[in-house]
Amino acid sequence: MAAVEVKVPDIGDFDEVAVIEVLVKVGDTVKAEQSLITVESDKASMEIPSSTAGVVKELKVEVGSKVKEGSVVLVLEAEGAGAAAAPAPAPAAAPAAAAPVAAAPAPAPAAAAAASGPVEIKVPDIGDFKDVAVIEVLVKVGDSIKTEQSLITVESDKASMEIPSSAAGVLKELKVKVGDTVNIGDLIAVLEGAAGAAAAPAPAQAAAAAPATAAASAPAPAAAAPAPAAAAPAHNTTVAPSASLPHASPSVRKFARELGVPLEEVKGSGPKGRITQEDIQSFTKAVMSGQASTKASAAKAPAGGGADGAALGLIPWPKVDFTKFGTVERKDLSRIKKLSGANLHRNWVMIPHVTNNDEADITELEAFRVSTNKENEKSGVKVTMLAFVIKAVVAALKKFPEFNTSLDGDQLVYKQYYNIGFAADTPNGLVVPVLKDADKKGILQISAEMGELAKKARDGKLGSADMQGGCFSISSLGGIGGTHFTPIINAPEVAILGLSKSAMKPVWDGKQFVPRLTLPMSLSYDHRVIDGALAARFNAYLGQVLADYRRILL
Ligand code: CAO
Repeated sequence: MAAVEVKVPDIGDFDEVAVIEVLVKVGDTVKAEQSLITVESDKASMEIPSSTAGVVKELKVEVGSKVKEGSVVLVLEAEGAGAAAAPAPAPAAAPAAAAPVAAAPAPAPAAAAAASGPVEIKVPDIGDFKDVAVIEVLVKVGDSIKTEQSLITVESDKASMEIPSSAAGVLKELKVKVGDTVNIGDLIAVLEGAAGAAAAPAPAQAAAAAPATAAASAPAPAAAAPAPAAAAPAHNTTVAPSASLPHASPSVRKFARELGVPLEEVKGSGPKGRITQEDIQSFTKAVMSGQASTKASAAKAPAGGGADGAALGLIPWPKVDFTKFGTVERKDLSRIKKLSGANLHRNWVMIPHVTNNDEADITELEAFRVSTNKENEKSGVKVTMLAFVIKAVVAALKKFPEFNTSLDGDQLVYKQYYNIGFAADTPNGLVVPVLKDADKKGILQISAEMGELAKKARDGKLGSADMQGGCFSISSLGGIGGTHFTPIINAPEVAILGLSKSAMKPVWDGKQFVPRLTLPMSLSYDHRVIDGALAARFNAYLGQVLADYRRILL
């Protein structure tokens, strides 16, 4: 076992850089190439990897330390005598070297002659980086670019850096986009050189490209390892970090990207506001628990304050490959389903719903309905319980006008008309035609109109006017089944009545149980407008009217 000092390799023109992260601790077993510390200058951040494998015996730096080429980072007990004994004879020979960032402040093409015509801007020598990912494009076609202005940000697993323009001019063509990978010499953009401006002469590019080739052809110690910055110092092109980019090390950036965390929205708790891994974790937790949301998700929220899962701080919808478990078939949602789904979702999310469940004794009313239908057999109009309920609801709305309102900011709009919507089941999905002026119509007329509207709904022929102007809605599942359910309020209405299947029930009349036909009623109401007691009164009154329809006359 040999003690090996791991030193800061050639990191280009950086004089002294601050250690912003120490990624290992005494006792850790590190592999060759494993990142040991992260350093950061005002130009870039980079990780310094170990030149050899071994066990950390002593740390020579801490967060805040200043290091430069040759500074000892730590002492390792190297693995196996003679193994990878890279005793740092010279940083340049410590090939596992960092992600050095070419950082020589450009000698600048200030003296460049006026140029017009296209100028190609290429990726300068960025050391031995290969296939670095473009993570940001900072300019767009038509922009006036100054010399040294950052064009793109690239990132390897070890460092992030911006590639500035070596010339001034108007951006004619962008040759890269986010997600592309670039290498030394790749064309980034074409500028139309600004006459009289500091247009970088083409030779500058050639000069930048030349060492790149040299560096590339130099015996690279390890293909995956970023080269020592040997190639960096002499370039004409500065690789600078972005002022706009949040302050974070490449590994933290990578971590954030993996989690889909927008770094610019994370508050850094490290020195100079640097974002740490813990900051990313806290941000993620806050979003997931609903205490925070990202700007993107907030922007995606529909107008009016509705929200998708992300805006609500919810974790994303589960993505499941169902085919793993069996055969599946995919079908597009119908147009109605998409529309009604969006409305139902908004209403469910935005309205604080409470549902009051009650029952109405409709024994006498049902008998009356049956006899009415018998009497009117020839008319072709069938009276269902729903028609009676619509008329009873009108009476309840008159008695409790809060139910015939809509919220408009801090005001309640009281309606003086009585248009009742009823949910109709159609092959394509749910629609809610509106029966207008129900207060002015008798049961037979209501039944006839309901029949027409329901037919139009089933035939997909409802016009928008047929579905507008509702005051209150009824969703009747009585013909199907169920005992109670929670109907979703049809905004901007403030309440909805759900009817379930009526059934004969034994009811105590004070002396004995008697069979009574009982209609379950579920009244969902907007608790911002209606309180529970009022809702219970409304439902109870409705029950009384249905139990004895003569009350409507009172
Ligand atoms: N209890 C017991 N039976 C009932 C009943 C109730 N509450 N309401 C209706 N029925 C009976 C009717 O009397 C009729 O019986 P007959 O065939 O023996 O005469 C049968 O159920 C069918 O009634 P209907 O559905 O034709 O008539 P309706 O007036 O009750 O309803 C309409 C009309 C358009 C509302 C209805 O056809 C419909 O589409 N309902 C579904 C609504 C819906 O999907 N709501 C859910 C919305 S939320 O997803």
